[in-house]
Amino acid sequence: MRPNRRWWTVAAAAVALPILLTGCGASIPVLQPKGPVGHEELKLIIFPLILMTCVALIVFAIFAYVMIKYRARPENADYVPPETDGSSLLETIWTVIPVLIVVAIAIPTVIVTFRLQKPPTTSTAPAKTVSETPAAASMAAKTKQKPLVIYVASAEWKWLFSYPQLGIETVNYLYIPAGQPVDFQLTAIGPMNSFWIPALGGMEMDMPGEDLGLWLQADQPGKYLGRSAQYSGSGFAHMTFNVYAKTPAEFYNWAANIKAHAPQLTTAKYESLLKPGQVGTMAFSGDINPNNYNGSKDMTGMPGIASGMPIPGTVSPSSNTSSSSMSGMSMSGDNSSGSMGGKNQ
Ligand SMILES: [Cu+2]
Repeated sequence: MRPNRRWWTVAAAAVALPILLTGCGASIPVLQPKGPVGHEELKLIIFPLILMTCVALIVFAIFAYVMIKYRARPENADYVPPETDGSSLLETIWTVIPVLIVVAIAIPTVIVTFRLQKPPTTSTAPAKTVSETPAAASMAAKTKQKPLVIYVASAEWKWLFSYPQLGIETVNYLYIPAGQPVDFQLTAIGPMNSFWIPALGGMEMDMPGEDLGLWLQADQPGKYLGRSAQYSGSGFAHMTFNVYAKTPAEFYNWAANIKAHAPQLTTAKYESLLKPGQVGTMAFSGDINPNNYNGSKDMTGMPGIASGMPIPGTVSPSSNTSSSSMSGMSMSGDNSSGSMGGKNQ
């Protein structure tokens, strides 16, 4: 290959690469966050990326300069370096610079991490498209001044969600009000998993016996994918769920409808949900919060924690009063598929 032809190929590749790679961002929800938490975290991805790009460019520029300037030539064929012991000044420089870079990345990371322990303050109330029914309005009043709390529990291999303030539960799908911070309280029954809605923000572990919190908020109505980000066994790949962000009115209408029409979660149904296996989406009404959630961190009423929602053997009698004929009925917009228990191939 003649030299000018080779340069032309390199130049063509250099131009084509950025153009071809522009398509990559389109399908990565983390890079197109739909809520304030995701936006904050995106900054923590972009900042080190820019910093590291600068470092890499400087290092490669110096590398190229040294390689060309000190290359072997006939004039310096018998060159012997005068000193080979090293330079204290240079050693100090390239030890201190990485320390400064780590500090520069750590400071914003720590600041944002602590800020995300609190609910997002930016609120973008989406436009009203429907009006609340009276039942929905009374439900909305319960969470008006407080954040919406959702208990999240992973069980092999499904996601159990509970809305303690509203007295409803869902399995493998979520509705949230757009423009309102949601306080997710996470635990696990069985193996550890990781609760992750990439479009809204970073993941958080959910572990048995632990009660970890994650604030998330959707700015606009939409449908987002949620999943487990932590391998937990053969059904792990199917531990995905849809998150439907709705306008507050639509959300409370939905919640009131579930409360009014979904079957109650019986002890038997709840215990069958804890068995390994995959299920479709489900919704339940009722109050499986026997200890009466009081908003405190140590009394979240979560499944898997003895003080809270029923775990097998500790189900309170009050949650055991529904008609068994209705249990298991699916009340969600999704297609209910899959079977309970035993299906763990
Ligand atoms: Cu992690």
